[in-house]
Amino acid sequence: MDADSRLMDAKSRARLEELKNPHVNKIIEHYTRLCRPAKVTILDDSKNSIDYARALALKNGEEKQLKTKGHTIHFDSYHDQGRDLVNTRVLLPKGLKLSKAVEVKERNEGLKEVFGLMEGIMEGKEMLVKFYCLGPENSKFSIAALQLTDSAYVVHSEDILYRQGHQEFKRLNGSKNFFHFVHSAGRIENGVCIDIDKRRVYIDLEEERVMTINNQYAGNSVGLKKLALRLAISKAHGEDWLCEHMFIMGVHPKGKDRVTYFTGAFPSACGKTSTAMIPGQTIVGDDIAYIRPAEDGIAKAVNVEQGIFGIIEDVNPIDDALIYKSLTTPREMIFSNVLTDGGIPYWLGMGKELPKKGINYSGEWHLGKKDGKDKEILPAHKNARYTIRISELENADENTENPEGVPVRGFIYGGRDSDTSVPVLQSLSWAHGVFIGAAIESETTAAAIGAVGVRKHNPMSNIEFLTVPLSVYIENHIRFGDDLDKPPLIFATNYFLKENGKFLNEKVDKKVWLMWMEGRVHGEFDAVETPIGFIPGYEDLKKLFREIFSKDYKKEDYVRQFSIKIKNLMEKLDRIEAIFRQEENIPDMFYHHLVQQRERLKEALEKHGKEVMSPLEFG
Ligand code: SPV
Ligand code: MN
Repeated sequence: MDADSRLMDAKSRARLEELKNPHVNKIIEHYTRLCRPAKVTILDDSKNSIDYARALALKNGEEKQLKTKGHTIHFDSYHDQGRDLVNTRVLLPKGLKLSKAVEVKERNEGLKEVFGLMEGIMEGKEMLVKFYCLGPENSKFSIAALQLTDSAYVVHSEDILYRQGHQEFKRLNGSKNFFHFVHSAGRIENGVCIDIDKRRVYIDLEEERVMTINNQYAGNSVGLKKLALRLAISKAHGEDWLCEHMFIMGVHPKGKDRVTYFTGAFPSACGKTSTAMIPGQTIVGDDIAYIRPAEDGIAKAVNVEQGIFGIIEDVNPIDDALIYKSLTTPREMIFSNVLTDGGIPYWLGMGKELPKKGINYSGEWHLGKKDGKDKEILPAHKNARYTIRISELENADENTENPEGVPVRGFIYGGRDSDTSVPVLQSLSWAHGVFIGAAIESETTAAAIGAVGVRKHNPMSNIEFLTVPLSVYIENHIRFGDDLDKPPLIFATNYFLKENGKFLNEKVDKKVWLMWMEGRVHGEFDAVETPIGFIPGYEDLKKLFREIFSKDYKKEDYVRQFSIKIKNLMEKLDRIEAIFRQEENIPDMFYHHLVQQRERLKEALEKHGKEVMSPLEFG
């Protein structure tokens, strides 16, 4: 018997033997030797295994029970409240390059460093081994994934967020065709990890594995989320499909007997989940999609996940009725980094007064409490989240588990800008749409560690995760659509337009934009051609606002919201061009669209002499 099997009980050994996979055995052996856990537990897809991880998270203090049945709370360390952009590195052999925006590290050096830090990191702890499937089971879209971790919270989260995969591993027939993730929270005190300075997230494309240590925040620790996204992007681009940071939703226009599927990419905290959860529509997934060309010349997509790790801030009965209801009724779910008082969770913007004391991500909290830098600690973190299964939601789409995926008729790219883009527009063509997606800008939010409110360029909202050069990513996008008979229409949204510091739109207005996009797919609305793309006509929006909200949409509101801000748009083009000129081998097609867009804006400026043009002038 070898070292690691002595650390397992008979049940664990049997679960492993069933797979007959020497690669899995080798991986477990390697990391058991390196991390030296006191015990190794192999879990399968059974309810027993799922209950085991949940109970262990409660027993070891990573989670606490809340009052409502099935609800638990987990805290991350005070300094582990978002994705770590600095210590997350793609390991690359010398000489290979990625986009400038992605942190890389020479592979051998990175492996040596992280393996050094992993030595004995699980001493005295239990290593859990769990099998998952990224995408629906038994589907050509899907990828098997193996998780090793000493955090029961990570496994509990993954049991909610991903499909079980022990069966899927059996179907591998001993092959090496799977991703693997090794995580350790490192030393823990009061349920949170303490060696944050030694936090590392190293992505090894060559072995399709990620080693992530000294963290718990799910964006850093949960292998199957943003770590698998990085591995899958590299895989997809070698195989002519797309792996996107996108939701998938079914749009159901009232009175019409049809569903139209859309995917949408929005940088964190730009309205992605709340778009996918618009009342009256159905949700397939809210974060990551695998998209493939299908036989009939259209694109099809599956949700990589089966759950939602959503931002809880501003979820309230008015703006996000569906989610609010789900978060306040009994079901299995995990709250993270909210405030609790007497076993009840509270968060920012929930539409209720918050208690003046309680327990939050800083420990015992009271109003006015400050941190070591004299900064006032908010009652709940701005990136506080909830973890829930989509099947628990009343708006779950009927095709969530369809191994064939759903047909995608529209891509939506959403940014966050207060003074440049219109609320909704349609691209002039597929390639123009790729240009628009590649030019997304967004003011930064709390989902990643760093300054908040800085305008950042985030192509397809995927920049952090690009494990292929930006040029390859854009080129493959252009080709993907060109090869389809009926590529999805491409739209761009901006819910955050402001005038004199005030938002120009209500949060719920996004439903109108969505219905306009859906109608466009079916050729039901005309559009106004402007230098930046097609925008809705006033009469169509007026009709939609009346139908959906019984609201009178005023012409002056339309004019303010859909004005073409030529000067700001030209400045944006300059910013985008400056960024892309620093990248190598960007396809000519991209610059063609950039130059054309600038020419069209210039022409309009010369013709009308106005830096802000009313949309009515294009009608
Ligand atoms: C996001 O911020 O895009 C998320 C949450 O989906 S995280 O797991 O942090 O990536
Ligand atoms: Mn995301």
